[in-house]
Amino acid sequence: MRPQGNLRTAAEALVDQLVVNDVQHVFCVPGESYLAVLDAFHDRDIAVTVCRQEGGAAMMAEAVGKATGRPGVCFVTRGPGATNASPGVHIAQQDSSPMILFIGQVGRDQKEREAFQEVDYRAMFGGMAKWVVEITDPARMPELVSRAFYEATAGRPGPVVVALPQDVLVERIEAPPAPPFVPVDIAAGAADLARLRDMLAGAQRPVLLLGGSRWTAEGCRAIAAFATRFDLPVATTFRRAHLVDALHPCYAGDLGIGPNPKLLDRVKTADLVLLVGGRLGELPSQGYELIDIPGPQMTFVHVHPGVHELGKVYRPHLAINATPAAFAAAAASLAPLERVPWAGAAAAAHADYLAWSETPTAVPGGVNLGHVMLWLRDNLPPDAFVTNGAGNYAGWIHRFYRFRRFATQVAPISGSMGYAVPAAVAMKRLHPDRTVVSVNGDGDFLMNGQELATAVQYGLPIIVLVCDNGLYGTIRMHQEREYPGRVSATTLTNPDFAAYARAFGGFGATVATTAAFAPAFRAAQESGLPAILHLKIDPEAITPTATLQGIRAKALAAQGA
Ligand SMILES: Cc1ncc(C[n+]2csc(CCOP(=O)(O)OP(=O)(O)O)c2C)c(N)n1
Ligand SMILES: [Mg+2]
Repeated sequence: MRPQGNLRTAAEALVDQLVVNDVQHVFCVPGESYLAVLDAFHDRDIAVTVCRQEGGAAMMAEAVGKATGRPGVCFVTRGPGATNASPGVHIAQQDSSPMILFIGQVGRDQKEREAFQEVDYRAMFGGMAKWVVEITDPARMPELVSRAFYEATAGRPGPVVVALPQDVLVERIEAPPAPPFVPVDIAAGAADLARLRDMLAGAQRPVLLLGGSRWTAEGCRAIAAFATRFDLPVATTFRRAHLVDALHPCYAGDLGIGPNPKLLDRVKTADLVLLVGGRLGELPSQGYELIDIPGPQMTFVHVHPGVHELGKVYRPHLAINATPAAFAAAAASLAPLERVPWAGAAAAAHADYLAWSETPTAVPGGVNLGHVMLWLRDNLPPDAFVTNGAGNYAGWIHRFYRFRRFATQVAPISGSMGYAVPAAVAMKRLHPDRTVVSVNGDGDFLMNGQELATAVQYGLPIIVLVCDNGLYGTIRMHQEREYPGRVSATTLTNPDFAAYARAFGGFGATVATTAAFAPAFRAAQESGLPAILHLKIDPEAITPTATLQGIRAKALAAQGA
């Protein structure tokens, strides 16, 4: 836009505020409702990633929030752009990821007529977003955009939605930028830490559980040092495995779907559970069965950055309102106990974890995903990102892949399908020099697989695995358990995914045997292109330890009994 005096448009002020807040990437699908913002991007130092569908764009922004702890930023148009973006907002909510979704809005002079694509965003996102605001005074653009950063990161992070009436964006304003935002850390008090140490001194079988967001690489190192000093077995909650190096001598494994029974037993029989960062939702709590609600059967210490999470489901014996990274730093400097009755427990738990994740189970079919995960864990650099969406195929990642570095697991705690490709695009855009592997189901992949075009457009050589079993496998598994033999709406007829990749200008290969995986992966890497490896998975290989036929037979037998 041509300058008029020294005044900036509100759209320029918005983008300037992003720059002030050190936003380096935005993800968008354009719309005529926010042309003035697109124009402001034109001559500012922000990398814009234009996507193929707002669901992908919003997931990319959420993935940035998840991996960096700073708000991921997404721009979409009004109405259909906003409805398409909603999955990203839901993931940001459930995964506690900071994210800001900017949405074009009809002009103020048209509001309340159900004008073209008009939506009431407060009503639409009210139950999902931490804060929804429509900026109706152009002069307040810097103030309210700045507040969006604080809201998205405060306490328990989450999504913020900012609606931008079209006519507001083009008005010129005098207001200067707001100062840069600084995320607010919450430290644990000395008295709480002393009480925690006393509680540990009285425990016989304590367990440390890690989850949630607001971690940092340093915080993860500190909590690992704390675990070492107190000899604590440490498990991670659903899809937060990257919070501990899997080879750390205290690591006890992943407490998510299908966990190691020995780990489950360890948590069930613990007399003290110290949960840092997570909420212990439905999946890690094994359907809310693991720990009694509202009064936990064991001593329960809950550390969480969101004060509203403390006592919400479980009434803790000690509640500590702190950001995990800040808590970890303080915990790492706690004086060790003179004697730990559970000495050796961490080593035993780690040995159980190694045994559980060491050897792939035998499964029907030519490609065993267990061996694929072993190959990846032995051959990917420790800082490689592994992304996934939702589906039974992810069970092999959880069990057999070993995350070694903070924020390398980029996966939806919310269980949203269609996440793995957008998340991979976002990680590769942020870190072009790091390996990014995107693991998908066949159902999963085609929800946002078209973002492969975005990878091609920006020259992002992500490697996409499509685990093709011709099924919405997770649902078929549940179907066979509940309604054995009555297959309904869970089978899929798939395209040739390797040809799909080539049609986009990428590299594609079909992998029909475990042995063919490694050379195909290397060829994908050597191509330098975004790549798809189409893995032919036997539909019977529904989990590492169960077949569909087995599940059906068991359910039929139970019905007959
Ligand atoms: C967006 C979305 N829609 C539907 C579901 C329900 N759902 C969970 S897993 C699943 C099937 C996944 O199929 P696929 O990606 O092929 O993986 P598989 O289970 O076969 O390994 C479905 C439909 C979901 N979690 N997310
Ligand atoms: Mg499938």
